[in-house]
Amino acid sequence: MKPTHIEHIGIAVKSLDEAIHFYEKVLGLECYAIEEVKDQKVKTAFFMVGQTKIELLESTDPNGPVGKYIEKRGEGIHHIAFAQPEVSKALTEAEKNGVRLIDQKPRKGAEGLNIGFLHPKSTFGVLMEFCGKT
Ligand code: CMX
Repeated sequence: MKPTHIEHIGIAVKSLDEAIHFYEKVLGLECYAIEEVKDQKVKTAFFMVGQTKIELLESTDPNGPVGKYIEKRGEGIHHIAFAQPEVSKALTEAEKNGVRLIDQKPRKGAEGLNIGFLHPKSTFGVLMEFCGKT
């Protein structure tokens, strides 16, 4: 199954407010949504750039995935999300190709989308997400 486009790029930041200021004032983008995803222990802010979104991620818990990431690696690109027509099928196919999955089945992420992560140890060091409406 082939991704249709890059749905979003996730960027880990220490302060959502400071980062939003940068994206709005320096890049001239508009933050169109702020949402807490409790399950992922993050607060997110979204910007649209063409067909792709920038998702800023501020941790709400030092032991959450983004809290641990910032502690270990500092701020920066945290993950790349590929839009998939069917997230569940895309995860199954990746696993059949020998990829280690973080999520065996899709779960609900920001904007009500289905999401599923692939482990960075089997994707050349990049945390990858499949993401879509179905
Ligand atoms: N990108 C690349 N590598 C990463 C990474 C990332 N974002 N996060 C962790 N790693 C690397 C670590 O550096 C480590 O490598 P080394 O062993 O070489 O040091 C390895 O992966 C394991 O990391 P870890 O710190 O031992 O394990 P964690 O407990 O931090 O788990 C991961 C890492 C990826 C499994 C976990 O963060 C996860 O399940 N992520 C998926 C969920 C998520 O990231 N949610 C936040 C975003 C939610 C949203 O977009 O809504």
